[in-house]
Amino acid sequence: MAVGMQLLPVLCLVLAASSHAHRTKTEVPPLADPEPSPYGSLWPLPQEVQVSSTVLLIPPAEFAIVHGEGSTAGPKCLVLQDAFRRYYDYMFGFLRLEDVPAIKPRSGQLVQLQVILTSKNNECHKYPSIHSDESYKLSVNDDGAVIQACQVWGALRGLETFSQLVYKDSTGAFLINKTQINDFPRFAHRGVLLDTSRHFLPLKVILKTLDAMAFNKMNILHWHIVDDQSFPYQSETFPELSNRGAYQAFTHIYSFIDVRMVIEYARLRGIRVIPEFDTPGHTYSWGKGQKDLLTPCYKDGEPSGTFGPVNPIVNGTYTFMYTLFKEIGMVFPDKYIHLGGDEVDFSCWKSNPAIAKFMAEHGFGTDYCKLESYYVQQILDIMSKLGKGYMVWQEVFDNHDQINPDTIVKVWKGQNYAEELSKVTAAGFSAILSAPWYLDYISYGQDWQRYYKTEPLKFNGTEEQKKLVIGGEACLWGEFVDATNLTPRLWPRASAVAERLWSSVKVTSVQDAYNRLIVHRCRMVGRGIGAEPLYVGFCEHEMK
Ligand code: CP6
Repeated sequence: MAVGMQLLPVLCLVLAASSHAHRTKTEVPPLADPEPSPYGSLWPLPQEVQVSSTVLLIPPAEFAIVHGEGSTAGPKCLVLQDAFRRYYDYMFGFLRLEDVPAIKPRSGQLVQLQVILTSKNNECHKYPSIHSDESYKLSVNDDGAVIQACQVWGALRGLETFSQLVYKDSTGAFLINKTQINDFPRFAHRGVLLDTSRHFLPLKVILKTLDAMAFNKMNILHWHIVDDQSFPYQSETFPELSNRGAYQAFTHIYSFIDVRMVIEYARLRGIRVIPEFDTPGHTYSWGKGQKDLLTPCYKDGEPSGTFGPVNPIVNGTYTFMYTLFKEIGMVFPDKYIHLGGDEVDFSCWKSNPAIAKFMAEHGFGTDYCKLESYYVQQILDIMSKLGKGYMVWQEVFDNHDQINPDTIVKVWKGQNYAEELSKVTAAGFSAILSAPWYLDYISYGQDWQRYYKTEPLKFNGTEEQKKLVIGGEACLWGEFVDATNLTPRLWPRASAVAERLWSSVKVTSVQDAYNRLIVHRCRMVGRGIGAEPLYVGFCEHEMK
């Protein structure tokens, strides 16, 4: 376990003389050597920050995080109790107290952080939702530090910010500057997509990702849990799905308890878990455990023995989907389920004579988009019956004349995504942007800068349209990613997306971002996240 060392906002970097030797290969212009940001190592940058030059000393042995007077929360609030302990550890817990220099009490010490929740509806015992309030105010003064938030979710964000303000001097003493912060997210949906079908991801890796997401104030785990390659979700109603569809039935699965553990671990960090059960395409693994679910493909008038997307013309499909989604709706408490709907290959449907007959009977002609529409509409109706909201990939919007107005559309196609955002929002749908943030794509150099510079609202549209963009996601598809390389591929590159989605639209200096992100990345490493380096240099805690 790495030492949980706080870092000086002052950077110690050794820069090789030939630091820009590879410039010709990088896609992004080189930055100046890093220097301390006026904002220290805050990441993502809060909306309003005033850091004073007055420094306070924190004596760890005396320091406590407590429920402040008048707070609507107390020791029964598990989310806060757990967070108090966690953040104390991030700041001081990993060090031996005898290593901290003994300093006589003096003025200018900070010994307490009070957390005050102001709303009666503080959501301590709830799951976060799209309506959760993540705003908070933080003040650090001589007479104490206070985080004030309506709900626990804001308090969690405030605790992360407070922990980022603490640093050490050369003698090992903990310091914090007097500071005033007023903070809230720019976008409500700030997600990471993990894909557990192409490679199984052990629970530990998923939980680590949730830790790192909290360090970056990200609040949605989009769990692309099943796909063509494997079906690791263990269904109680249909156990054969994972018995036959998982890579290995007893080891490479997520049981009910596993899933609940992910959801609770996420809740304690103010993160929602939105599962994706992608249909009718991307379902090859489903066919192994559920007979007659997939469309039999034909060749020369005979069944070829291969299978295509979910078979949309048989009633059994819909009774199965109803029962499965009913279970999923109970296992995953979030209001939303992601229904996929991307990349449906029509060739198998086209080959099947029973489907041709069905198409003729329903007046679909040879327009297979209409058949896809027919399927999608029935699935959406099932979700409405189950009282769930839904998200879909952009094809469901592109290919269909009418979908329910409360559908949330995920824009993922890289080309013309601005135009797509225009269209989706002009039609009145909420949108989530993931197209520019496919982190499974790697290239030489500091590609985080490209993610950072992407402005989600840079598309043609009215103010009303822009309000419909509720956020974005960093996607880490799993074809080339498993437990060995997930963390360094995701972090700190996803941190660039995190700041773009949290901070003000005016926060655009790549140089200042670089100065802060270098330290933030070292902080993540210190907290046990194997985040890759941005460029040459070293982390302070490596010295110990
Ligand atoms: N899997 C699923 C994928 C992708 C999608 N859906 C994907 C497509 C193109 C790229 C990256 C990922 N691997 N189920 C599309 C949403 Cl470039």
